[in-house]
Amino acid sequence: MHCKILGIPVQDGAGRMGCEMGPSALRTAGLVAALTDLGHEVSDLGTVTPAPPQPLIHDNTALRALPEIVAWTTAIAEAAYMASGEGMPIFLGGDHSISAGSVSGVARRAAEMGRPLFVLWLDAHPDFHTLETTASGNLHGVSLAYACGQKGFEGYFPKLAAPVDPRHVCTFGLRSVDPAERQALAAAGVTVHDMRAIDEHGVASLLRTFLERVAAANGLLHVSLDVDFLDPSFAPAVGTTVPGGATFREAHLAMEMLHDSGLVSSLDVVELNPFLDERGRTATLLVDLTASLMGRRIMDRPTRSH
Ligand code: HAR
Ligand code: MN
Ligand code: MN
Ligand code: MN
Repeated sequence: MHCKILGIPVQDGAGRMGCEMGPSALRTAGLVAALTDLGHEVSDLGTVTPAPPQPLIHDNTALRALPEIVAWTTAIAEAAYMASGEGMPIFLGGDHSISAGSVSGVARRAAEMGRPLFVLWLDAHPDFHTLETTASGNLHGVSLAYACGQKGFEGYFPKLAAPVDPRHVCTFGLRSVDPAERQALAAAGVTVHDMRAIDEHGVASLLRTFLERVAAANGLLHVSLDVDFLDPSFAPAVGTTVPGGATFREAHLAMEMLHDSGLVSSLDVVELNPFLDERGRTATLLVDLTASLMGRRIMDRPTRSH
């Protein structure tokens, strides 16, 4: 596989500074070597650069850094579109606002290829606010809603070439959902596997069912991995820790199953805040998870159903 790495040092979408160091920390933790060791060809395409932000006024006075995030989204969507179609773009955040651009860019490519795009959103949060409903105003909380064509982004964020069908989206690991998001997710038909569902049914059964849907539709699959999907006890480098996250083995199992599916066409690794890390352990963990998604395995055998 040809891995195409893009550094996207956005931090204005999060409530605390530091995510701009994410791409550097992931590179320092050995991402390129980990992928090369698996036999992949790796191109580091460098850092996405936004155009200067243009002034924007919105009624929701809580919104933070709207012009900046809109400028980033425009640049990221173009870069994602250019990098997609062949090989495996890996988008290194940056906070989760980068996925407004990465998902919309790869969705445009998928539509041109005549393939439905599915999205697996591994996160404590659904990031399904609109510009009206976000109370924090932090725009990492709106990226999935935007990419799915939810209302209220028109005139602010770039017009979507191909909105993702919300029924092709699976949110996985949720444990912090605001009331407006809960309502919007249900109305849009997003699949929600919250932590309780994972506790009750396990990662394997839930993920297998989703992957079977993607395969049956001949879909492409974008995976968006937010650090806070993981339990903060072993992944502390994130500004929005929520207890009760995925365990080390649950996360690895998900990555191993994703690899075995052969369906993943692009990946985000987001919300790493190296300023909050402990001797690089979270960055190193994210490199290990990425390697598992790209084919590292314990034994040389595929995942079996029993
Ligand atoms: N829903 C909350 C808000 O909008 C928290 C969003 C936090 N988002 C992330 N990414 N950390 O998942 O403020
Ligand atoms: Mn997120
Ligand atoms: Mn999150
Ligand atoms: Mn469909």
